[in-house]
Amino acid sequence: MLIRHTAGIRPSEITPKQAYLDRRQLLAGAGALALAGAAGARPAAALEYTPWTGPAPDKPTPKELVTSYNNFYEFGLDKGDPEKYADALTTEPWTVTIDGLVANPGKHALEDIVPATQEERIYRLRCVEAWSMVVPWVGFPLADLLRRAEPLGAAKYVAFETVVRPDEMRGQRGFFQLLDWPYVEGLRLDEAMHPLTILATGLYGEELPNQNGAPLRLVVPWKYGFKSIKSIVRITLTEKQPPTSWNRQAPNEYGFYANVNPQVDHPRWSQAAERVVGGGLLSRKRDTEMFNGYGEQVAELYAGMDLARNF
Ligand SMILES: Nc1nc2c(c(=O)[nH]1)N[C@H]1C(S)=C(S)[C@@H](COP(=O)(O)O)O[C@H]1N2
Ligand SMILES: [Mo]
Repeated sequence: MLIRHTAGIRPSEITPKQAYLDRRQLLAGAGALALAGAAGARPAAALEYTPWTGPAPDKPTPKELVTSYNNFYEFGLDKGDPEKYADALTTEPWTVTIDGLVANPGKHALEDIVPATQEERIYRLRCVEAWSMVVPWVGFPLADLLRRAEPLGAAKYVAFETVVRPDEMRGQRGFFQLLDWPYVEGLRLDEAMHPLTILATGLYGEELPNQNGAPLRLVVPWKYGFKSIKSIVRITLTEKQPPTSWNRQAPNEYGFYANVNPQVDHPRWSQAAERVVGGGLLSRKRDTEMFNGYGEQVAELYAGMDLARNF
């Protein structure tokens, strides 16, 4: 399967799709062996995608930083823990259940829901902790998947769940648990259907590293990073607003909406500015933008809403 969109690529460098599929099967078959042997030795596979043509928000954050400075509490609380420990997660085979208020519920193999050709999306990622990155994701609109499931008229929200595997996710073991598992998130249906909302399977043209939420994670670029739930195994259409992990943990600090908003501070710190990860020794700061700079596309979703109350 393709590859980078770098200029001057030779046909001989393009892996035919069948070879790629064979490779996946091979890997699945070799799963037990790989587990017993070198942990996490799986090389990242290139993905087929159409390159980003939208406005580049800023220079993408170097891949080394995108994959080594992470929040993924299932693997520990430190930014370096996910890179260290997430290789223990088995991501092949992977199934995603789509259920709740849909005409077509089902349990799908990952390869049956990921389109053959995906899209590159270069998005800002703004963490609620007041740091930010720019990530070149590869993925597809969540709306495409939801449409195939056919939401019923009563569906108003979409709930997401991360896998629970205490044997593979060391942060899910032990006495001290900041969050309850599974990690859960949710969107209003119109937010979920918005064209900017994607399910990502890759970054920098390759399969997602486990620490970034392999094999399938949500990306909602106008919301704080914690909404972009990783390693998804269930998507449920609901009538009522679903519970969300950080809101449950500290409801006065983390709202359901969690739209990036420089005017609404976290109770313990300002959200007016953000530290640009990889911005140099002096940790360059930039002013935080309303809706993380995506207001033109998404502000209408919140027309008439009090965003200080619905934070
Ligand atoms: N399951 C799960 N998803 C998660 C998290 C987590 O701890 N567990 N952390 C969130 C937070 S706080 C952020 S900022 C982003 C970070 O994504 P990245 O590590 O790919 O940059 O993932 C989000 N998704
Ligand atoms: Mo975050």
